[in-house]
Amino acid sequence: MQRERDAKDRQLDAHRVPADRLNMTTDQGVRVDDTDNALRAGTRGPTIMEDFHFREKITRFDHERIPERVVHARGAGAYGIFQLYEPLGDLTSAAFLTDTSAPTPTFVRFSTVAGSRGSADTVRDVRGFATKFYTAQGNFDIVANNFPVFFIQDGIKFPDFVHAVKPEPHNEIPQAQSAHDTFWDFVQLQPESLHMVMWLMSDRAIPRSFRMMQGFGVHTFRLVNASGQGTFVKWHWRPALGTYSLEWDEVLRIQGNDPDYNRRDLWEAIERGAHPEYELCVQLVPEPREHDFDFDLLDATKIIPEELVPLRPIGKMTLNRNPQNFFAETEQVAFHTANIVPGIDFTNDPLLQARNFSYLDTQLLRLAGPNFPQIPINRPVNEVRNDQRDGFHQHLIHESLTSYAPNSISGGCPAAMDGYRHYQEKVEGTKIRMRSPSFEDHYSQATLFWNSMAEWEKQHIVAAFLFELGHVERKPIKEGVVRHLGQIHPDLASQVAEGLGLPAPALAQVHANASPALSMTNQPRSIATRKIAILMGDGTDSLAVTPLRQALESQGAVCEVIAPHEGVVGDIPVDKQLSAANSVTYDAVVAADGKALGSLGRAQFFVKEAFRHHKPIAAVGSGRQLVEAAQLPNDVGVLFGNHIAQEFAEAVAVHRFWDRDVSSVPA
Ligand code: HDD
Repeated sequence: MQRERDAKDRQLDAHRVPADRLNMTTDQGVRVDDTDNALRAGTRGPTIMEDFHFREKITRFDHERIPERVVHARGAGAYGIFQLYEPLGDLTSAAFLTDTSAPTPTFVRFSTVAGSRGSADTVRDVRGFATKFYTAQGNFDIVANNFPVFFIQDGIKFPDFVHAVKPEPHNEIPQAQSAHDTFWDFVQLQPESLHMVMWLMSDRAIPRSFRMMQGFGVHTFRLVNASGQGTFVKWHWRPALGTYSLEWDEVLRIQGNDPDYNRRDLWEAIERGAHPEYELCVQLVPEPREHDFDFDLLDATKIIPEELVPLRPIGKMTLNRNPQNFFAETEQVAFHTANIVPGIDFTNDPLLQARNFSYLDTQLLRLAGPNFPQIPINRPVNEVRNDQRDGFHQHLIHESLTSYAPNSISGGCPAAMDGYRHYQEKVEGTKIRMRSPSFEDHYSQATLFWNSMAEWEKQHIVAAFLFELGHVERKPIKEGVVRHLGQIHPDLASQVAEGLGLPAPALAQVHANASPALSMTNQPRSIATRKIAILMGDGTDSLAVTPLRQALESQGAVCEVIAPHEGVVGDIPVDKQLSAANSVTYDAVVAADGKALGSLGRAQFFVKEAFRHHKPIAAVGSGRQLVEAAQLPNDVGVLFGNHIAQEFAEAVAVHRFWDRDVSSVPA
């Protein structure tokens, strides 16, 4: 089906270079006749400086890299469209939030935070979820993460935090990991980070897919309507496929098997036409209710529990197009929290205020100068007109004879009028370096998070603390962290202390409130886009496996046939040979052969490893022999028989059988 082209897509046409231009030229357009041999004096003689093609080619190569982002260096992008459900004119004057007649083009970049550009996707980390809306009134960015809170309350602490989580300064170890002394030293000394650390130790930090994670604008922003009335707003992205995560042992193995796991998953889904969808929701707080909560709306280490202020869905974003060139689009895209449009405004959240400075500043370095908004991916779809000129890489030829205002020579153009108006917030105060007492409580919401977790989520959090602190060398740092855990919850603190061989810390009286929306149980269930490995061999009974496969694929699952060799088994084409495949890159396994595979250690391990990671397993035909050979300690989430299609589909939709006991399976 032909996709309708949006305004941004059409705008990019002017910058696209088709792949079919055959004649090679220099950057000056001169045809090149040989790009394999540098010009030299005699066939064995020295290279000659005069070879301008050689010099240009090498010089351009030498300059191919730009600084990677200081945080969020590794990312993957996609284009999409945002469709508003209903006009929100009572809340905001933003055109893209009041006009439902046409969707707004978007570009999204997902990222990890701590690792460098070449690090693995599946590390324990926050994920970035930055969206640029190319609206008719200019670019609007929601520069979000997949956690709703942040490590610090004041942006002046950002360099400290980032220096602590990045590899240690003396040996640049470890890469893309928080499991080291400097990070945990920061945490124990800066307890405002604890709520976010609870999220980081949870499975939210190892998402199954960028398509299966939430996004949060974190800060409280403001919507402003045409009469100048403001309403506080928090932005939430909610994935249509639900929020799902991987398992820690699994991610360690994926890092080796497929370091591009999340990036590949996004790319392949879009290529297949399984377009990821996210609902944009808002939490709205009328201004008079600003002080109704027992936390401060300006404190970015706090959520507004959904039970207090429910989410209101306002529109849907569909990611429908992969970029054509990673560098030009995904690497050069520049997001900024201060890219806002009329009808949207900031609050005094000190973290947001700092971000509003930092993003423009970082782009000036990263993209070499003030003309980076002219890079195609960053251009708004409406016209840009001002008196800003010159600087590196100016691409436009301004014909105007003036670049100042006011002027009479150009008839006073361009003129500032009918533009963005800042919300008229009353501000008064004494200049002071101090946080409000309303920012002081660092524990209550960390406790709320713990209380809201299902039993399996709690176990994973404890295991994560033990892994992380198990990599910390300095005992006083571990003790410091455990002391804080004693303020969050006695169960958490005592289990972590015991695992670390430390005495239980002083335990605080904690509240028992919970917010069920924080748990990842009760997600929308679907098998759409789930990857299922079908293990086949020359003993496969295609009559047994084909109906199962058809049933799974008809519900949107992606099946791959894995066999000891490439080619075909029977008449079924093989997607991957066993030695190139690994269970950790699949959501579920179907054993469809036992005659050829039953005695193969690698096939047994495939099944056993999937079992270890709590994945659904089906055995059809002689596949029973393979599953039996794998010697699984129990059959929770393991289905046998030739008529199990629906039952198995439901098992895949469950995602993981967390109640399966895998403690005796060698990891
Ligand atoms: Fe940030 C990048 C999200 C706090 C300074 N940030 C960056 C990206 C995301 C976020 C998603 C990647 C954008 C892309 O894909 O290009 N950052 C957040 C969130 C925060 C946050 C949700 C807290 C609520 N950030 C934060 C603070 C500061 C920065 C407090 C500085 C005071 N962030 C940056 C940066 C980056 C960045 C250094 C690096 C590359 C870039 O901006 O373009 O300016």
